[in-house]
Amino acid sequence: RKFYPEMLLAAENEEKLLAILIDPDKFIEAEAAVYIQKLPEETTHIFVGGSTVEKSKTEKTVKAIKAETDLPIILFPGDYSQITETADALLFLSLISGRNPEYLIGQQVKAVEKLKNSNLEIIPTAYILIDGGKECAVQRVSGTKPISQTAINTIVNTALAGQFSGKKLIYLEAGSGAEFPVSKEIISEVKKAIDIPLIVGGGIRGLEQQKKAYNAGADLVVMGNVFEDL
Ligand code: 1GP
Repeated sequence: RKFYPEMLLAAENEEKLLAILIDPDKFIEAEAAVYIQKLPEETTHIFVGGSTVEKSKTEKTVKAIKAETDLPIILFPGDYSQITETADALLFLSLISGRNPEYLIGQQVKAVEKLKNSNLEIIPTAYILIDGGKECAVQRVSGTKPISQTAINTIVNTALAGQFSGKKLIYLEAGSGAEFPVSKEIISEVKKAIDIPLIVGGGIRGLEQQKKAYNAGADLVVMGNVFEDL
């Protein structure tokens, strides 16, 4: 079962996908079953990752989730140390809104030893950080600035630069726990410009915001914080 072809097909058919993000740092393996039972019925994917995760915690988290669900588990790593073979796929992220070479290509090169002989499905992903109203972990860890929500043209051009570089997915990120999510104007302008599927996350807290993102053109919405205290 491959995540990307499925996602392409879903995007073509205008199906909406929902990923729940689990931060291994905050996850208690013994509660995996209860957590999985409480997920919204429309959940299609589980993303696993965080900005800073203790070594081997990601693997433990993935194993615990896998024991409870058949949903595909996609790694969304803050750094290469979080890559584990136990997941199904990997968002191979490049933080293209920033200008820190470590997050544009440094981490990617470091990841290769782990990926050379791996069965993980590797999905080249353009990761674009957008101002969500407060400093987020991605900004802090990567030492890069988010793009202002008013700079729509820059955001669209950044997304297109990602597509032209061969990325398979565009991920618009307002940062975990953002005060406000990526605006519907930005989502719809980016969606109009690109031909590849669009992921939107950060600060999306309820059905209303989720629907707004879908209606604007998001193919997959990521929600993390709202489910952390389930
Ligand atoms: C963060 O896009 C995700 O990387 C989800 O953000 O935790 O605010 O839902 P939230």
